[in-house]
Amino acid sequence: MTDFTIHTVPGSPFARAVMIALEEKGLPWRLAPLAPGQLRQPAHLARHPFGRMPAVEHGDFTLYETQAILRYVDRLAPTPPLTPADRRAAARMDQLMNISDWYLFQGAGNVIAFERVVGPRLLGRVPDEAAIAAAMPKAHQAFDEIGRLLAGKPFLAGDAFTLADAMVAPQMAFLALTPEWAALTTRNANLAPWLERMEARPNFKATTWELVADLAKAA
Ligand SMILES: N[C@@H](CCC(=O)N[C@@H](CS)C(=O)NCC(=O)O)C(=O)O
Repeated sequence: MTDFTIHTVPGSPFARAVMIALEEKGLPWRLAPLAPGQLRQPAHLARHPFGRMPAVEHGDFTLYETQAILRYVDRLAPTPPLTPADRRAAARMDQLMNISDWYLFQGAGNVIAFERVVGPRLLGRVPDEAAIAAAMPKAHQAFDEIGRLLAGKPFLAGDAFTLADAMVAPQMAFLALTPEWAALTTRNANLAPWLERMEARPNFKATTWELVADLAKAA
């Protein structure tokens, strides 16, 4: 089976979702590490004109946008299925993937996790407390809705692990590293145990920031 090449700065939760799906399917992948300054350089813009990460190569096929990559992986290797057969559960999965992109990440997770984790760890920045405080209402709204949709189920879209879990959990894992996590999960008591269950899975253990950073050093 042709290896996937994943172009990313180590630590990206979007890239981790792709790694998790590949691990779940038992598909081989390798890391092509980028430094933050390389995202806007011509070599990466040729793969991803918007200068984001991840971008993947699979043989002569290049693809960016995490949801598209996840669905490509799921269609390429149907076992285990990462999309529910039931069409309503599949619609719930799709909905949660979009909630992740539009409401959990944009204006919420991207601000809080950047200010608390990425900026201090990678760029030596001091967190912008005003920006974090301004992002909290959106983050609360996203957590409340994801917690509501998870209620009574072991996984986001029902009884089995799906692309929604692969996508949302790395975003949540990033936020779990911040002091804001306690406030965000207090009124959604099901989210922290769900994240713990996800992080106990071998595919999560194989794709931690630390392990991916080690892969980057070895690449
Ligand atoms: N819609 C894109 C979003 C990817 C994205 O925003 N990735 C972040 C990293 S977690 C990024 O590239 N940030 C760098 C930047 O915005 O300069 C996807 O789903 O792949």
